[in-house]
Amino acid sequence: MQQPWWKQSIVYQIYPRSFMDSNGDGIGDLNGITSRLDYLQQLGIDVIWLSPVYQSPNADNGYDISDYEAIMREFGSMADFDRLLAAIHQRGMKLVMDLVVNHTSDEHAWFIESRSSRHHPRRDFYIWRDPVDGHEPNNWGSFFSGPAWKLDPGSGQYYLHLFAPKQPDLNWTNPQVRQAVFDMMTRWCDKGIDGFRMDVISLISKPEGLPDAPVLPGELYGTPGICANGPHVHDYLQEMRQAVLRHYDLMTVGECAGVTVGEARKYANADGSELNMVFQFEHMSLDCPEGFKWSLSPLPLVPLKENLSKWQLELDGKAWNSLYFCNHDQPRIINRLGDPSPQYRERSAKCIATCLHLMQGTPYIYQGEELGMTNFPWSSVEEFNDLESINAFNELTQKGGWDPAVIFPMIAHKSRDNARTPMQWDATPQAGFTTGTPWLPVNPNYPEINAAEQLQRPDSVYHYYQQLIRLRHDSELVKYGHYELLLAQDPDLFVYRRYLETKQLLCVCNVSRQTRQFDLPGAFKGGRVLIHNLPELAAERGQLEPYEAYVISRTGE
Ligand code: ISL
Ligand code: CA
Repeated sequence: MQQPWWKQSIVYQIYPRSFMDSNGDGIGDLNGITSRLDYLQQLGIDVIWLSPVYQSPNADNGYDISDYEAIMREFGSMADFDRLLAAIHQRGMKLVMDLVVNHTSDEHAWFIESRSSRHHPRRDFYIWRDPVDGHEPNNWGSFFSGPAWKLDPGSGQYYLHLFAPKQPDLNWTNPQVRQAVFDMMTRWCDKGIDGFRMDVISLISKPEGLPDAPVLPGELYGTPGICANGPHVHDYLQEMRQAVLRHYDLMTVGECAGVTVGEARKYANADGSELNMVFQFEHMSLDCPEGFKWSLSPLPLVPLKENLSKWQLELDGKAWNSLYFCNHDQPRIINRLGDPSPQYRERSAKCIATCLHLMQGTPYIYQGEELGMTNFPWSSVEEFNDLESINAFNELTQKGGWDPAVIFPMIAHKSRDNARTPMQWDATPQAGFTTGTPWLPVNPNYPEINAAEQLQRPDSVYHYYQQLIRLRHDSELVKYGHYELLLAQDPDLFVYRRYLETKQLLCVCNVSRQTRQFDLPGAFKGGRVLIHNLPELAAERGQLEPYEAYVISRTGE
């Protein structure tokens, strides 16, 4: 059976602000991206996902859009965009755009009109409510600290914002809102883009009556997570499929905070009625005990294996997985699951990549992940740009009773800014990202960790990713094979089998600093080693070095 291209693709996420600055203003831009396409082509990826490049006042770095049909001034022009799209297509790659339609910026024309009067025809484009007893209409908190409601003095009503006050939520119950979004999407599709990554699409349908939400431990407000997988979200996505998606050959991935496997089977149903796949969050929450994001606990391997295995098994044949450890909202994975010390940084980066890239699903690589980039050594809250980090620090120290000296390192460890420091291209000043002053500081480790160095060294993390990508492209087994976890309770080893008809492979990863004994199962003795992150060591020697990883295949009769 002919499989869709998005099941055979590896996606590379670009955070445009931090990828490549072409004009020395310290901000990455579209022409910068165009100038680096050869690098991506050489890596072997198929699809580029661009974080938002639309007009935005940048309260949340482009996730607050004031005009869906214009390019952010700092990033360039629509002509620059058209050139970028053409250059991507010329190289046989595809472009997926970020679609942020749970909310707009408060500077979007729709919101300006909506706010202008209770009687404006666009009033109902957003979610307005009267005060209750002089307070917010319910107890919901924002994902970015504080209440999820803001009083508009002009009309005496509150509007809902699940994120920052500058990100008012659209009212998806209004058919005119849906039509306006679908029309906008259609115009982008007609331009020739290849898909959408849909920002917090699981939140667009709010619970009936907007009831109070449970207050999680350590929180001050009701959880906005109550909006996940709301009553009409699947109706809206099916409507979107009919109105827009089905008319084009697209890839769609829904960012689905709060999604369960059961819900994912609806969002990403193999019948094609909604989206192609979702980003789930469960595996990225395992180092957030009781939902407390800022915890310093490491990602625990046994629950991580259990979780990823559940998704592998329960979506197989019914939906389709996305595979990711890194994006612009997540600190660098080496600092969560690997070892950033010089001794094990590269080896653990390759080991973690092996765990992920041998699973069933579409893998996502976030810029710099292919170099083994690490968290930034933050020393004060003034260095942060991200509003989530800054607001959390202020709220937790001012209202939450935290000692700044205790909470700062926790926020520094999990801050989204860790992923947003500039891409490290070479060992020249500012890592070759800009000739000016970068909007966020470059990680001081750029003389050791940078693309130029890795491109000329055959055993670099970059070349290992290149090999993993090639392995998937060349193998039906890697792309479509079924999955079985072995040694589920082992605290150090991540070992799984993939099988398809008579073919099978074993992925063996020692995700620890321990040297471990490991006997290769008999069926794989004499098998072919497809990839290995250590040179010249026999897979069959009964032992695994710290962070050693390999994949071995076998074809049965
Ligand atoms: O990182 C988070 C805070 O802990 C998440 O809650 C994050 O806000 C959530 O994953 C939604 O993310 C998306 O929508 C946000 C935007 O800030 C993120 O960058 C985006 O990926 C609002 O548009
Ligand atoms: Ca620039």
